Amino acid sequence: MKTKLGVLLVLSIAGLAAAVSVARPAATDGTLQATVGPGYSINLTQNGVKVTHLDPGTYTIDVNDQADIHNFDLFGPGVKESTGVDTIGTTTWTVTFTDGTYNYVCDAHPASMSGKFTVGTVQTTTMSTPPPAAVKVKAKAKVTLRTVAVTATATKVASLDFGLWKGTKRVAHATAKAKVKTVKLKAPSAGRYVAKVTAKAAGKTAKASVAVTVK
Ligand SMILES: [Cu+2]
Repeated sequence: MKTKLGVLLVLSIAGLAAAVSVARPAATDGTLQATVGPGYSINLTQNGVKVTHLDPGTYTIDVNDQADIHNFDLFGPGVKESTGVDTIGTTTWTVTFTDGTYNYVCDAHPASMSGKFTVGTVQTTTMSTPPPAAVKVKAKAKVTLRTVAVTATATKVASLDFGLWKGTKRVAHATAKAKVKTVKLKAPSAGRYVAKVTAKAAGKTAKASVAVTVK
């Protein structure tokens, strides 16, 4: 886009310098080439590249119908243009494309001579596999004397990391690979602790914690 703008700018300046009196054509978002024939081929290109997607906007289409058994029929949201099947010739269409899918066909051979492209934002019907759901985890803790039984319940099998923390110090630790797992962690003394659980699965991490009091 930047390059294009740059080129346009250079061309504009050059044009102004060379011939200020030359009228410029109405601004468009681009020029497309629509060709059909002489063989069984139908093409819509921009700068030699097959058109598959365009930004919404107004375009000039140079149409070249080179066969008296084919035609170029372009249709889609707000656009309906076509050449005659039994005529040959060139013409120019100015069309405004909006969000949607546009088709072009030879009306004499629609099954074998057709193409399409999208404009702007189009709701496609392509099915894709949903990404794996992120893991979630819940933590519960039950205190029996100095033993803290921490239960992690994850939404899928995960690498579980259990820690019993007193302030910023981890006083007990355990790991497991499970969906639901209870581990017993020993508290070294009475006090307030936080049991922290980290679950990792498929590159995703979830954390949960629960505060406990050991008497
Ligand atoms: Cu045809």
